[in-house]
Amino acid sequence: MFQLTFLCAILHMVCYAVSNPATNYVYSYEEDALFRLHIIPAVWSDAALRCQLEGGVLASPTSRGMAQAMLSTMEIHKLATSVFIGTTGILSKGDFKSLDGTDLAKTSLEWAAREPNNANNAEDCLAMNELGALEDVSCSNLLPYFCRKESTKKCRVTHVKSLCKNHGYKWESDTGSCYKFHGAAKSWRVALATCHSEGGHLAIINNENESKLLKKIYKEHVENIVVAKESRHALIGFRRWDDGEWATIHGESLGEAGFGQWSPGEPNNSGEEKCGSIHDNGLLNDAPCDEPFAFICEIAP
Ligand SMILES: [Ca+2]
Ligand SMILES: [Ca+2]
Ligand SMILES: [Ca+2]
Repeated sequence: MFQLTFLCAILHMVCYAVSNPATNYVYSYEEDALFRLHIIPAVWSDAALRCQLEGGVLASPTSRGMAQAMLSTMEIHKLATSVFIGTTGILSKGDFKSLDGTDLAKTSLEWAAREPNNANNAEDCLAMNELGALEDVSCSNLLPYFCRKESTKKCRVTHVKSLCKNHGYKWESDTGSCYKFHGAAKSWRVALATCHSEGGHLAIINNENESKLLKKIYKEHVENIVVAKESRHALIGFRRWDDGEWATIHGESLGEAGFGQWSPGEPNNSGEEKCGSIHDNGLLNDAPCDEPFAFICEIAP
């Protein structure tokens, strides 16, 4: 028992040291990775070494979202300086390479004004300033930095479970996701945004088991549905896109997602039906995008 408690405590520390990213690794759901801010400045090579000793790598922003998360952490700690990022031109003069394989061109981060200027022909390292713009700097500068560590499946599951709990979702061991049935009807777009605001997404059916489970969830909540028009379905996360193909909100075809069985007679495009829903028989239906219906959100690990 003691061992188990101890293990949980360790796991909790590793995954959820959310309170202080300046002393602990913090889990980022979006990046599915752990980050730690080092406030005490170091030269670039010491920063890279320190991260390596911690089992990680000097972090580079891999997306606008991640840059934003790094900037918010810097703001919380009132850091008004640049931070080193794990990108350097040491190995290939003028052509910056990141330690973790980040292609900076894909992050849509911009250079700060008059950068890169390779001042004194001695700026082989990269930093991100407090506005999120890049600059080349001397590797001997002393700057704070972030380390990044790969997450574990356990971290992700622990995080998902806590997210689910906070937003009233129910964990289902059958699929490993948690779900929330919204009986108050909304249009597909508003439903999409509602799930997103809870840290989830409109449910995506990935296999027959999940179709059966959503059918069961629908039945359990059918009494709570508040909708103007009689309907026997709930909106979920797929639609017909501009190219005419049906795909999930994550961009997969129904086949790639793992479930594409339409309810008999569907899709019938009655009126105009470009948004996806699940019929109360657990099978797919096309539904009008602008009419309000019940909907199901999912948080998946
Ligand atoms: Ca510069
Ligand atoms: Ca799913
Ligand atoms: Ca239909």
